[in-house]
This record gives sequence, C-alpha cells and structure tokens, in this order.
Amino acid sequence: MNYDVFNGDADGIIALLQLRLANPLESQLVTGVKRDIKLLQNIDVNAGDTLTVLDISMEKNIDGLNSALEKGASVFYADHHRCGEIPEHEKLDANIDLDANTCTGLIIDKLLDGKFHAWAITAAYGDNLIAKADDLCLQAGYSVEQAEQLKELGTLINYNGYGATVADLHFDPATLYQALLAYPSPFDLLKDLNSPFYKLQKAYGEDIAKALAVPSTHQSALLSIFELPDETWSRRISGVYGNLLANQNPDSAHAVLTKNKDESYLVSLRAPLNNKQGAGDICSKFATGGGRAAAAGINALNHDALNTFIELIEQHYRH
Ligand SMILES: [Mn+2]
Repeated sequence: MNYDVFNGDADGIIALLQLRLANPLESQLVTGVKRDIKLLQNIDVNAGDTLTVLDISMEKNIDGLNSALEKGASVFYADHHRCGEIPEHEKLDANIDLDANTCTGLIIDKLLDGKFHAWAITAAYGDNLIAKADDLCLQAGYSVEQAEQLKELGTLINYNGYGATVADLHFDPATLYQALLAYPSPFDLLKDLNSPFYKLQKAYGEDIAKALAVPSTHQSALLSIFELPDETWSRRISGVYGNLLANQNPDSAHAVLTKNKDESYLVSLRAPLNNKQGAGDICSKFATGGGRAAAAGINALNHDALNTFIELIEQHYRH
C-alpha cells in the first residue's frame, strides 16, 4: 500500500501535487485540517508499504515514523518544521530544511528541478513567504499580474486548511488536492471559472470582511491581539488573517485568538515579519502549542494563561 500523508494547507497540498504530477501513483491520502499534524499515528503500516510524508513536523510524528520504519515500510519525508533528531535508517529518505525562507513546496521544487515551478511558488505564497515568492516570480520572468494571481491562489488554498475539523472547511484537503491534480499549471486553474479558485475567492471575501470588523483586545508596539468569536468563519479565517496582519505591520507580532467550545483559546501567533523568530519556541511552552519560528499556534490556551502568553511575547521581542 502507498500512503500520501500531507498537511492540509497550501504547502502540504502543493508539495504532493508536484510529486504526483511528476510521478503519478495510486495511493491512500492521509490529511486533515492544517492543525492536524500528527498524521502518521493514524496509519496501520505493514512491511513493504511506502509512505510519502509532507509538511508535518518530524518531531511531532517521531513515534509513528519509527514504528513505520520498524515494520519495514519505506518513508520519503520532506518538511521544514521542527524535526528533532532525524532517525538514521536505510529506508528513510529525509529531506528536511529548517531555513525560515523555505517551505515543503520549495523543497520538492528543488528535487524536481523546477518542473512545476509555478505551483511551487504558489505554495511559498501560501506559507506566507511573500518576499521569497515575489523574488522567485521575478527570476522566473512572471509579470506582476501573474505574481499577484499566484499569491491570491496560494493564500486561498492556505485559507481552506484552517478549521477545528474538516467539517469547518469549504473543501476536504484530500478533495481539493484531487481537484487541483487536473491542472499541471496554476495558470490553467485560473482560466477555469468552475475551478475551486473562484469558490474559495468568494468564501474568503465573506470571512475576511467579518474578521476586519473585530477590534483588537491588546495593542502595543510589539504585539496586537485579536479575539474572534466561536464561529465557523473565525476558525477558517484565523491563520490567514494573522498573515494579513503581519504583512500590514511587519515590525509587530500578532496573535489571533478564537474561543474553543471549552472556553480555552485556539491561538495563531505570527512573529514580526522583520524578525522571524521565536513564535514556535513561545507556543511550545504551552502543552498544546508548537510550530515554526515565524508562525506557530496553540490548540487550547487556558483563559487564565492568557496574560502569561502576552508577557512571554512582549518580553521575547523587546530585545
Ligand atoms: Mn509548510
């Protein structure tokens, strides 16, 4: 059995998309909402299986990875999140790059010699590597308009990944991936008025308008916090809204909080764009937190830990 295991955000989907456009393969798709990163533990692996694992932290999946390798599976792994210690194993092909200016889509782009480069750039935009993606567009000879199109597409696919459960999303990430397989180039997708792009564009416009109407609950030179209500649209927009805020005010950190059913907060933290470090370390201090230096989150932050969270951020970026 072949398993394609990928994060349900733009980077995860597009990393796999490039691989399968280049090398089509019958596989079982294993994915979920963007925050659902412990995907390896859900698979019942047998000897001889092949696993392709994309855009989920090796550190968070180390038990599942070790167990798959012990059972005799071969694993291709590409990622840019915290990896912990990478196991030495002849059946593990690990392609890990922790550079804050790369993403899994770009790691795959390199391995495929840029075969689906426009898709890879879309993944970079989706992971909010805007300057990097702009640069790649320039080098590839794309017009400003084409760059804007890839940016919007990446943002929309990324936006689709946010939610507490797949039911919150407009498209199950597995379904969206399969729909995108019909388009060897993102520019083909944009030409198709029935493509997921236009459905996501409309939905995004409605959600972002609601988020923009909510005032901040904490505002300093170093940090702004926005609390969104316990609504499906909040859970969908929180991460992409964090990116939008970060791009608007690149010297400040931003946290978007969404109330969970149990009154705790779902947290999305963005480091200042001009100082892309610390977010993963700060969120990892909380039991359900984790992520990358530039973008991280906490699944359930207790209400009474909110002040500690704010102080940690203020302290971290003060120096
Ligand atoms: Mn990624």
